[in-house]
Amino acid sequence: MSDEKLEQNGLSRRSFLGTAAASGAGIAGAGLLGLAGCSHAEGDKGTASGAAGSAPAAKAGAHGSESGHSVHVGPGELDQYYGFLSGGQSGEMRLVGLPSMRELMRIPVFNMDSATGWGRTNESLRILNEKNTAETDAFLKASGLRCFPNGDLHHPHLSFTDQTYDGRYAYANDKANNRVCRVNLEIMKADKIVEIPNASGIHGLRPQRYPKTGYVFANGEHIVPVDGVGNLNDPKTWNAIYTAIDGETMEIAWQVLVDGNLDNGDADYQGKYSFATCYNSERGLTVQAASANEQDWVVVFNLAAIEEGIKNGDFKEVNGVKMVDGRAEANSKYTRYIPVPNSPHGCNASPDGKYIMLNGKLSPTVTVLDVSKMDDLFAGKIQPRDTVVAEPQLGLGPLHTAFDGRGNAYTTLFIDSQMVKWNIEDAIKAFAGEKIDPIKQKIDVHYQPGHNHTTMGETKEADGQWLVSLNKFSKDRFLNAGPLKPECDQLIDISGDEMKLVHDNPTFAEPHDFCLVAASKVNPGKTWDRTRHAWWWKDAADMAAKDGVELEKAAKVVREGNKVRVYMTAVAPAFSVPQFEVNQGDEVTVVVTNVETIEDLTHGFTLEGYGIAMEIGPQQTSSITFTAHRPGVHWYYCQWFCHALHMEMSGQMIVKPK
Ligand code: CUK
Ligand code: CUA
Repeated sequence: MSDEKLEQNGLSRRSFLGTAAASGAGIAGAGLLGLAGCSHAEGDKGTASGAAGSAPAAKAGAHGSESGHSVHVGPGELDQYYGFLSGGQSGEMRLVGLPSMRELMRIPVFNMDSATGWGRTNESLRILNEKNTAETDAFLKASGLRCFPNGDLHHPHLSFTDQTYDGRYAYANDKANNRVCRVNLEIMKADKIVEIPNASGIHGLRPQRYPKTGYVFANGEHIVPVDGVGNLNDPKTWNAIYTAIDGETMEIAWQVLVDGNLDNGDADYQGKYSFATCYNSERGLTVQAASANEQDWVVVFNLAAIEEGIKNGDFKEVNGVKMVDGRAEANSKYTRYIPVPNSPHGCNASPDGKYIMLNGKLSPTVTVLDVSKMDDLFAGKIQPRDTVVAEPQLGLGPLHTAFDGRGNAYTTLFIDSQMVKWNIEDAIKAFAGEKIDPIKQKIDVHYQPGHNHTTMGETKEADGQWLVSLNKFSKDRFLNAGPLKPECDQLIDISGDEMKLVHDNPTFAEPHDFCLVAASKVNPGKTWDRTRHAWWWKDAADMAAKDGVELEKAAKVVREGNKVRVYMTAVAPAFSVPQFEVNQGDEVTVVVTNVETIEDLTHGFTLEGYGIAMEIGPQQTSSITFTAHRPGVHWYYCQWFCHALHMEMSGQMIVKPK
């Protein structure tokens, strides 16, 4: 329905949607999704009312909110939290400061990066490819690719020890090419990337919280024919796969074959169970087919039972991975399927360790599971729905829920473009029949929120200070940037009784998830450490040792047939090798060691006309290998502004024609 039509009927879009929710009509997906889509396209009525609704909060936010909580981080002041933000289809992870929302760093992972040479340097290519399947290696080779050039990073989450962040690693998924990465927080670089065999569309990802990480759980969102189970010609035989990765070794520990699909997930706080939502119990291949059923489910995984099963040999080895059968029809001791309303999305454990929230998406509800009932469920003493202790109606399009550690939950309402604050115990009382409204407050966000996150909210140390709403559409919130708009990440002060919107932040494609960590939990190194981080340039070091070269003092060109190895140091403002000569067609490896000991003194190596650039941080060695196809004079220069004579930090590669 157009806005004009709605108005003629005396209804604003918002009240129309509200009516639909109240009458319970239209929950059956297609209609509402259509409306949501049309509100993005036309948008203005919803937008106007939204902006008006939040005007006072926005005003308060300009100089910090009324609770005295300031969003302003002055020049020279530091943020109180690190935020690990997903870069979605840009393939990177981003480091953001809170409350300023300033972007501190980009961490290339599943992408190729012009500044740092990620995806081009030998070190990054080793990390990108070392845990590929043989099938992927063959595919890349046949395609003339040295690595996947893209990725879709949705869910960064930090490693845990005893239910809180331990500052070692951040993990994230790649939905586009079925991978899981680990970022080493000492150097803020990806140090492991593993491809997940058998599964498709690695989406939801969460680390084990207790006793530590432990497992990293990864959901395969898409159903595919699994070797030995599925038939290419019959989608009803296709399956999704749940994967547990060892967070220390990044080897795949085990997989579980499940029914339906797997969307988002979370782990409990006890180290016993993990959970994953399924929106496609139908095994549909189209939107209509996948949202046909009134109910889908959440799958519960029993970790001890799975470990026991693996130990007792109750698995099949599929493409080198131990896989147990957790299908519903197999009546598996490894899994339970708890029905929840149509097409749930986010899955969030409350920081008191008691509850798992399943966000309804096509249902206006959030289903609350009591974790303490899972033992009885697996023992067969209760029915699956007996584990549900609340199911509050919150509004249209609940996607994700965050927590303040004071018993309140905050749920994003995608279709309503709102954040709703509700009290968990009140919702439980209401479910038990008490006349009580669990909803405490709703505020408009701008617009269509996906994930939301609270400071330390995924740990037992949830501190209830800040909430961020990652909104999919910014529409009129920023200067028009052209047809492709930034998204809008909004900061909300939740330290007082009321939510207050205090800041809008534009972001590039595409935040799905934001892990908000007290700054004290993360202690990155100030420079590279040539002992601790020697594994990064191990291959270059081995090669140098064979060539009798000491990387830290290198200024040498070694020729072996048509292979040329150029070793140099970088000290502002010069490379130790100012010129080298090769023959057209030679395979050239350039190894640069930055011997600066001063923090912040990064150099670079850019080779003109060869598509080559790399970062060399203080005390780091970086290397790159290419074929000298182009004859002539090719200057190389440092692309990181390092010195008053930075422009002069350059040299020449002379390529003699054949
Ligand atoms: S999913 Cu993006 S809005 Cu990939 Cu976490 Cu929910
Ligand atoms: Cu070294 Cu610029």
